[in-house]
Amino acid sequence: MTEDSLFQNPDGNGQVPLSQAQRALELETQLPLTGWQQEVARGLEYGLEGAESIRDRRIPTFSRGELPHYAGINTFMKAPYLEDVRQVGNYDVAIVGVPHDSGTTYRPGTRFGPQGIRRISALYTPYNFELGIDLREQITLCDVGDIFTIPGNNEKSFDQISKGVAHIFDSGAFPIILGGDHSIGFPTLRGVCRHLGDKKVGIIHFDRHVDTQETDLDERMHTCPWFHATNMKNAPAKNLVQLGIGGWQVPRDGVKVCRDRATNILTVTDIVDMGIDAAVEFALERALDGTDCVYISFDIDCIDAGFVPGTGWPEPGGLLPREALALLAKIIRRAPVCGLEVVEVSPPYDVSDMTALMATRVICDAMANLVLSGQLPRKERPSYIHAQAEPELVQWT
Ligand SMILES: [Mn+2]
Repeated sequence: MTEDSLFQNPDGNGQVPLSQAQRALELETQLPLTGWQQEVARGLEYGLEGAESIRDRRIPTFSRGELPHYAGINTFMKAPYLEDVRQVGNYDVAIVGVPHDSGTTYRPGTRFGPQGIRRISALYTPYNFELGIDLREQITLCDVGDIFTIPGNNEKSFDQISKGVAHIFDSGAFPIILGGDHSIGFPTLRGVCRHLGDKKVGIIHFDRHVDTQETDLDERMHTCPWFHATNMKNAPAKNLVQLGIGGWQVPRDGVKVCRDRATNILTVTDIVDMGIDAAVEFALERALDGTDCVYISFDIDCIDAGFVPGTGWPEPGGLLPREALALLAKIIRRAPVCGLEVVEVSPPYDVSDMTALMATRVICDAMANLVLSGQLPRKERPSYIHAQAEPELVQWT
């Protein structure tokens, strides 16, 4: 085990090293069952007690909550659907879909990303064995549904997205955004920045592509979010960290912008050669240099195309899933994270929901590591959230 193992039990005495599995068996005993018992009671009340022949009296007639996994209404992990978004601040985490793919330049279909991710998320339990986390017991999660995007109009959709994300961010709920193509990276961050006041945010961007050109095909497409995001005073380009970049789909216009603005890039080979821990150090040093928080933008195509066929621009030679998940976990453990988006899942190109499942995994691992690092549930409103909104941060015509 390395010294910086993700899974080291902080309470361990270090005398007899336990395997991860041995520790996991012990950690489970420390988790409450309160949330589960409340869910069972609610199910029996709202869903009626089960038929007389059902021996397990926790089973209702109408499926309510987690079980069975194939039944029920598809919110993310069957979290409560929050119809009244004015109440979003009552939850620790808010899932919001951004079904927008008008920014795609090749394969479309990411407008179905939120649906695809929600559907396969029903597979998951809220408990993770090796992390010793049970999200149902440790945080409150809601799904606010989707932003009303305008097909065929990026700019109007961007305005809707910024307004929606700003609302969630200002409420104090931790925003998790289901894309959508990567053009949404600019308006999501713009929504966050509206409530940062004079505070600054570093961007940690997982991707095979740089996404830094000003325009593509004459518009602000999914190849362009970081050009515009780093024009905002709250999101300096020197704090943009780009992990996993490389291959045959990196536009030279974008490379020039990265060079001119001195963004911080690691290729897959860089990460493999230096090792995950050194890559995490690189990312944190730069993203946190003079900033107050970090925003994580996770393009699912940072992972090797063999694992994520359902995406807009698949590129072989990407990160292995366990490398990407380790990078993500170790970054979250040590950085104040203000929001997360997972983009570029395109269910029409997916195979057996594997790309959408990877997105689900990224989100669940992120939530678990926010809990393990004490960031969730929030004890108080983070000091970087500024109540007064700025209506416009950057003009573009
Ligand atoms: Mn990409």
